[in-house]
Amino acid sequence: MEYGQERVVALVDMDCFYVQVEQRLNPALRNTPCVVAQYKTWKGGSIIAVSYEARAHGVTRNMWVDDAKTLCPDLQVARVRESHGKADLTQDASVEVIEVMSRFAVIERASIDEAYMDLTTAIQQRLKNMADKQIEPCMLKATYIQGYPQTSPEQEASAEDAALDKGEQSAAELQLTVGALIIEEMRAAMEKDTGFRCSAGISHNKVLSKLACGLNKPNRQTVLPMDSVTELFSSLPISKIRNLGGKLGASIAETLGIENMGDLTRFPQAQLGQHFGEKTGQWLYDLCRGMEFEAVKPRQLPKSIGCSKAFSGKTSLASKEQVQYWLHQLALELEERLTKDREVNGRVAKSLTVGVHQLGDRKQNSFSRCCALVRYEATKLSDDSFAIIKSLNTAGNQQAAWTPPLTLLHLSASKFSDAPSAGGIAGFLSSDVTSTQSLISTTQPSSLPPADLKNDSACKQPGTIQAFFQKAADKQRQKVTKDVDDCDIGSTAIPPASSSQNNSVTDSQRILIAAHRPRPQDATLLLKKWKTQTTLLVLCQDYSQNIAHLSSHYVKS
Ligand code: DCP
Repeated sequence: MEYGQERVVALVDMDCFYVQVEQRLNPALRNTPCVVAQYKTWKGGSIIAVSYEARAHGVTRNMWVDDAKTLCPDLQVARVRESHGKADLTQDASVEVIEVMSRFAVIERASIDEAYMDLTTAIQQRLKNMADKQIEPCMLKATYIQGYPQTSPEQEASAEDAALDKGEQSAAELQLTVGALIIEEMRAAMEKDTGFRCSAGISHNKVLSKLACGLNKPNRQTVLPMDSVTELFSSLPISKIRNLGGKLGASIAETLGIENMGDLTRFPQAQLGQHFGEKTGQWLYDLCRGMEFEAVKPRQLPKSIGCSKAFSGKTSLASKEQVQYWLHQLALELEERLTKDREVNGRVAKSLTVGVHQLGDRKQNSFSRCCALVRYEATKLSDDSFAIIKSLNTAGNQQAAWTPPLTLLHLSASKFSDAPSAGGIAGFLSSDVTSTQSLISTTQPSSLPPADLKNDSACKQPGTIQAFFQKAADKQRQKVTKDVDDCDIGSTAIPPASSSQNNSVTDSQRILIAAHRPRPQDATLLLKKWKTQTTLLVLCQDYSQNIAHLSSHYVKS
C-alpha cells in the first residue's frame, strides 16, 4: 500500500442536527424551512441550527429569527427548551448516534454530532468475507467520488447493471470503495434506528475525510481518493483545512504569501521547518500532499462539557452583578451536567475554562482563561470563574459597571480523568486546590464553509463509482500486464482452473484485465503467454451504450 494510504478514515457528521432532533419530536416540521432558535428576548431569538430547506432561502446560523423571517416568510421556528434562563440542549440524541456509529468501527467522537471512524480493520474483514461477491453500484447510491465526473441519468440507469469487481485487495481505491460501502450501511442503520440522516467523508486520514464530508451535504457521502487531492487543494483556501482555520493557517498564508493549500507544495520541507518549527514543517509538507497520520483515538465521550449564552445587542452584560448572575446560571447547568457525566461515565474534569466575548472589534474581543476545577458545585464554579475574568473589566473592581460589556459567556470543563473510588470522590468533592490561572487569548477557528447545496440526485452515483472503479481497474491492468511480462508464464504458480463457473475462481487465481476499451489483444497476448489453463476475468466495455460494463469470462486455453 502506498505511503499515506494505508488507512481508511471516515468522518460522519449529522445533518442540521438540532433541527432533526426537533423534527423527530414534531414530524410536522420535516421537509420544511425550519430553524432551531434559542431565547426570544431579542429579535425573536438567535438561530443555532438551520434546515437545508431554510438554507436555500439564505437563512444562516447566528441570524436573528426576525431577520430570517424576512428572507423566508414560511420559516418554522422550533424553540430550544430553557433551564437556568438559558437553552437546555439535550445530549441524549448525541448518545444515540454515537452508539450506532460504534457498531461499525472504532470511533473517536469529535463533537456533539460528529465522529471519526477508522475503517481499516473493518474493511479487511469485509474483504475476506466478501470473497468473490461483487459490489453493485446500487449499494453506493449516495456516494460521490471527488474529482470524478458525474454522469447523465441515462448512463446511471444503464450502469445499474454494472458490478464493481474487487480486483486486487491491496488497492487503495478498492479499500475506499469498501469503506464507502460500510458507511452506506452505517448511514442506513442510523436512519432506521434513530430517524436521523447524516453525511460522511471517506478518505485516508482525518483531514481529508473531514474535508470530504462537507463537499456534498446533506444525506450524501463523499470519497476523496488521493489522486484527486492535488486538484482539490489547488484552489482550496488554507483556512478550510482542519486545524488551519485559526492562527496557524493565517500565519502560514501571511508568512509564505500564499492562499491555497496546494501552494504549500512549492516549499521544501526544510524551509517550512525554519518558519514553523521542525515538527509543524514536516506535518505541513505531508499535509499539502494529502498525507496526515493522526490516529483515530477510541473515544466515545466528549473531551469537554460546556455551556454558553450569548448576550447580543441591548442584552449585553454591562454590570458586575449581571456578569455574576449569568456566570452562576451557567455554573448551575455545568454542575448538573458534570454530575450526570460522573455518574454515567465514571470520570471527573480537572480544568475549568471561562470564555468571554466583549463588545467591540471582533478579532480582539475574544478571551478565555482557565483554572483548576476543584469541586462540582455551582457557587464554587461561578466564584472561580468570576475571579479569573474580573481583570478584563476596565471599569475597575470598585465600580458596579462592567466595561466593555460582555456579549457572550462560556463555561467549560475538560481534562477528564477516571473518577476516584468512593473515598477518592469524597476527597475530590471536599478538596479545595488553589486555582492556577492562565490567560489565553483566542481567535475563533473558522469552520468549514456551508456545504454547497447540490441538487444532483443520488442516482447519479453509479456512473461516478463506475468511473472511479474504472480508473482503479486500469491501474490494476497496468500492474497485471507488467507482472505478466515480468514472470515466467510457464512456471506460474497459478493453478489451472477447475470449473467453468466464474464464482469458483478465487481472487488469487484471477487476472484482471481492466480496459477502457474492449482490448481483445490483451486477452490474446496473455493467452499466448499463458501456456497452462488460466483463469481470466475480462473487463469489457459496452460501447453501444457508452457505459462501462463488466463481465466475467472464463477462458480456457
Ligand atoms: N450548535 C450550536 N451552536 C453553534 C454550533 C452548533 O448550538 N455555534 C449545535 C446546533 C447544531 C449542532 O450543534 O445542529 C451541530 O453543529 P454543526 O456545526 O454540525 O451543524 P449542523 O449539524 O446544524 O449542520 P450541518 O448539516 O451543516 O453539519
